[in-house]
Formats: sequence, structure tokens, C-alpha cells
Amino acid sequence: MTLESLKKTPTKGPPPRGESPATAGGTTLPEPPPSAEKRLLRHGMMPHMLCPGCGHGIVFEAMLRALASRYEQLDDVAFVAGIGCSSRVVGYIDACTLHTTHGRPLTFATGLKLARPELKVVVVTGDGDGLSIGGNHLIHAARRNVDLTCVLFNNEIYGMTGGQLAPTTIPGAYTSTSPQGNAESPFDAARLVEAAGATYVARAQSYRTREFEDLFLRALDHKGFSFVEVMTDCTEYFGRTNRLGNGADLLFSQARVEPAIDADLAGRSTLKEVRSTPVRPVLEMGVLHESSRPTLEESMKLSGAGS
Ligand SMILES: Cc1ncc(C[n+]2csc(CCOP(=O)(O)OP(=O)(O)O)c2C)c(N)n1
Ligand code: SF4
Ligand SMILES: [Mg+2]
Repeated sequence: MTLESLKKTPTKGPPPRGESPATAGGTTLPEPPPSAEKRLLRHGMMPHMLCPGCGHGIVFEAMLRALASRYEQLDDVAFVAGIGCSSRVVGYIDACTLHTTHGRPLTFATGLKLARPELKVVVVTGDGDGLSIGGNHLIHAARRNVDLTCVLFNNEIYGMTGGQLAPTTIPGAYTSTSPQGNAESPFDAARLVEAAGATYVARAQSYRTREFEDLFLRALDHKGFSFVEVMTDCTEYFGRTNRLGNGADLLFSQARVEPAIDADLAGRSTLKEVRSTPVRPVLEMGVLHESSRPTLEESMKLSGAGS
């Protein structure tokens, strides 16, 4: 291969400074194809507002990857969210998105689904949005078995508003409203919605995005109220206040669900700190419940229900 031909061969990586991708090396290069998940982004909304290392970004990218594996465009999928850093991510999806009021995305989503049963409706909520102010709406959406998918980003804290105690904060954790350590017991969100009547319930971690993608796609396929709780990390408030290290350390702390990884990590300095401060519980992951019963739309005999 000659030097000349090498110059014309598109190479990976960014072009040298001052050169646009289309003219790098004095040769007109084809635009690199966007990665599948980037195709579904609203590029005009960038840069996004998530902090560096925030687990929400990892989960969001995984959501987009899963969606991109199934949809060329999201014309028939609507995303509804409440308020919070987690809820904010729907604003970055190139689809019909509703950024609603705090705790109420499931009410808007229920109305949308009843009015347009042919749409696939996905709710994105946080542990504060979905379990605290919006907890009542969550149990009733599950009870009604509305045919929609709810993804709850559980970072065990109110991230957006400065790190207050959430109903999922683990005992002993320091937050801006529990300076002596949390004295309350947390909700098990997944078991709560299962008891309320949800027909698909799963739990995943930002540490294992492929598993999350799989569980999320199965939720989209499910007829009835499907719920995916995904454990993620607020580096700025939960991580920093509890001295749990950076985003990578927090991801490792999720790995404790695996006894072999736990044993390996136990000797590492960052994890020693995890053990002396609140220890995160080892939660059951995967599909926790799956059943079948008529959806609200079917019971109401709405045309388009079940599509
Ligand atoms: C009626 C109302 N009450 C309170 C707030 C303030 N508020 C905005 S987001 C939020 C908590 C969000 O927590 P979570 O859903 O866990 O999202 P995170 O930022 O952690 O992803 C609160 C209390 C609000 N916007 N509206
Ligand atoms: S405040 Fe926490 S949850 Fe919000 S973007 Fe920053 S790290 Fe993420
Ligand atoms: Mg939260």
C-alpha cells in the first residue's frame, strides 16, 4: 500500500485539529455512519446536563441501544417522564416526548395510552419521582395493568435537587436530609409493583447494560404493565456524600451481587471504604415476576388495544 493510498483510506479516530471530518487529509472522506443509538438522539439538545460519571447516562445509552436494535425511527413510540435527572433524559430522544410534572408521568402516560392505544408508551422515572411523590400513581398504574413500560432509574437519592433522602435510600446512608445517616427502611420498588398487580417486573443494574437491554426489550414486548427497576449511581450526591469513590468505583460496588467478584473486590482500597460506610444490599436481578391478565385497554374494549 502506498503513502498516497493510505492518505485516502478513511481512518478511525478524529481528524487533526482544524480539519473537518469531510476534508481530513485534503481528501473528501465519507461521513462516518452514526452509531445506531446516536441515530435516535436529538442532537440539537446536546450537550446534555448529566454530571460526569452519572449512572443515568450509562442506562440511557443502553436504552437507546436497545431501541435502535428494534426501531429505525421512533414514530410509534412515545416517552413520558416526570421531573428529575433521570426523567430529564427523555428530552434527548428523537421521538414524541412528554416531560410532565413531578411524580405524574404515569397519569399522563395512562391518558395517552387510552387515547392512542396503538402507540408504544414508555415512562422514564426516578426513585424520587416514581416512588415518593408519584408512588400512589405507580401502584395504581400497576393495579390497572395499563399496557405500558415503566423504567425506574433507582439511584437511591433525589439527585436533581441536591441529594435528599429518597424512599430507596439504604439505611445509614448520608444525604442532605439525613446528616446523621438514614434511620428509615427503604422500599423494594420491584416487589411493591409486583404486589400492586404489575404483570412483568424486572431489576437490572447500570453495571450490566446488556442484561438491562434484554430486560427492557422483554418489557416492551410484554402486554400489560411492565416495570424495570435499574440500579444506577448519582456520583455527585450519593457517591460523594458517602465517600463511595467515583463513577467507576460505584459501578464496582454494584458488582458485589456476584460473590466471586465481591471476594475479589473486597481487598481493594476503594471497596474497603464501601464496607465502612453504608453497604449496598445485594439485590435479586433479572425477571422477578411475569404473568398475564387483561390490560386496562382490553377491559375497556378500546380499539387498537393489544397492538
Ligand atoms: C411538586 C414538586 N415538588 C418538588 C419538586 C422538586 N424536585 C424536582 S426533581 C425532585 C427529585 C427527583 O428525584 P428522582 O426522581 O430520584 O430523580 P434523580 O434526580 O435522582 O434522577 C424533586 C424533589 C418539583 N419539581 N415539583
Ligand atoms: S446530580 Fe446525580 S443524578 Fe443528577 S446528573 Fe448529577 S450525578 Fe446524575
Ligand atoms: Mg433518584
